[in-house]
Amino acid sequence: MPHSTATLFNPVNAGDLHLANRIVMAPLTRNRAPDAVPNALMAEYYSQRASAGLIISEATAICQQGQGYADVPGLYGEEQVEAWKLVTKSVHAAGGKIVCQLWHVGRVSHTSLQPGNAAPVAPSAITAKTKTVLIKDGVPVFEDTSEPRALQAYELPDIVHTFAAAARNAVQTAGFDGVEIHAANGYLIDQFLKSGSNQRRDDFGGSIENRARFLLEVVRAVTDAVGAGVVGIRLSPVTPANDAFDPDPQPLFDYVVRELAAFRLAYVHIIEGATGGARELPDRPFDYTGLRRAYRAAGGQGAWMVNNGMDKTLAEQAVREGADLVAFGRAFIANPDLVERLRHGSALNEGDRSTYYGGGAKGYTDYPTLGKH
Ligand code: 8OZ
Repeated sequence: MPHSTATLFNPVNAGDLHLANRIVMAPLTRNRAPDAVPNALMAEYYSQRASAGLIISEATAICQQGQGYADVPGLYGEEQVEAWKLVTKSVHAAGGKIVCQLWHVGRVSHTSLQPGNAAPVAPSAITAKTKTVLIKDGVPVFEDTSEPRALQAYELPDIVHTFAAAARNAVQTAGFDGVEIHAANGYLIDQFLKSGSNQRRDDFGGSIENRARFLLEVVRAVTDAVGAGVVGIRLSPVTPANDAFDPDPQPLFDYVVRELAAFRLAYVHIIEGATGGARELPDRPFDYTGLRRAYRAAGGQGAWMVNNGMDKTLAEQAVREGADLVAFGRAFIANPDLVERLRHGSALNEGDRSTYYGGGAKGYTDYPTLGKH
């Protein structure tokens, strides 16, 4: 592939998505959707960032059972789907593109967020050693996740269909340009992939093929629903986020991307290292170049998107070395005009961590653009 002359600022195609540049706004959970319904403030936030080649929405629950945190949005009720139109219209009016990240948290939830206060669901009844964020008396509080119950095999097709229904809601009704399947960060699909959270003895556990089966069924259903050319997927081979662990991730993820090659997806999005943390983990080595080569060797033609702790130097290096797209997370929180700042080599605003999760406009829509300090 002729990557050597590409820069971050060249247009690029990702499947059927025609992007103005290679700089992507990564999905960022911001907990500003009370009752799981998007709103005008979110529309303003996203449209401020529309100069990204592509915006990936914050993780969005495909059903109430798929929800694990206070005030994150959904895409299953009519009110939610209608409200997302505010966001997609304002991003499009500002010249941007936006896909919706489809999310089922699996065991990373709390009974108080689940339908009927039931136990969260998971491949196996193993509690994640992680916290979720609830809001009590208007204040975010971290709470241990609840013990999950193991899904019965007969329940899985329903969840697969729910992913597809949410994809249809996103593309056919809410006006998104596509969807990203959230298969990363220790949520439901990743829980099936990794043996630390999957001890099933049926067709969905045990061998690599079996642990990847749920992911591939979701990909099949979502691509059938909206067309593979507008579907991406996010993977995190070694992240410890949300207690995710697999003792042998390389053959697992090499298999997954080889299987994905046949689907003609828009893109494959890889979190390198620990989500929001170190890019290299001494106790969890992983060959990302080998992963990309496995995908290409199997005929995969989707755009290859890399993410985690990127700056301009790292991003340019990634593109030189064969990445097609580079996703920036925290840098986009604090820099709505990140593309322009990278283009000019300008300094970046620092993000305020205390306003990352929950709250209102402060630390959300009030970061200054260049020339407006
Ligand atoms: C931070 C806080 C809550 C959720 C992820 C959706 O890690 C998330 C998330 C991040 O993918």
